Amino acid sequence: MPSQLEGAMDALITVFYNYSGNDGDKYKLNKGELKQLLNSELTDFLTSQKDPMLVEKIMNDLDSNKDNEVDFNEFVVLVAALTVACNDFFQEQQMRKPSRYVNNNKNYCKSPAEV
Ligand SMILES: [Ca+2]
Ligand SMILES: [Ca+2]
Repeated sequence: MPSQLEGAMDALITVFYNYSGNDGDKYKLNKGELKQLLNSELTDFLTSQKDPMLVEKIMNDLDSNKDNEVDFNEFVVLVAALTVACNDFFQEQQMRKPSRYVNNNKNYCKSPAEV
């Protein structure tokens, strides 16, 4: 049985290929696929953002080799940035409520621009 972290890494890879395989290059996300992934997998994050150009901005930020697609290496940058933002929020909550160590609030992610 995989450890929790191994399971999380496996899930990241599975999620990425679930969406990247829908259209065009099956190892990369085009803009439509990225949008689907964000809508389905980061719903709370997206609904907390009011910017209609958000997907375009995320795409531009992530696409470091400028091929207009997001490959797995570029995708993990987003996940890492969001995870760091979530951890910052988690630590802030800890300082406010030192007696509680479980935080189930899901609306904790900041936009990548704030990371
Ligand atoms: Ca694709
Ligand atoms: Ca790219």
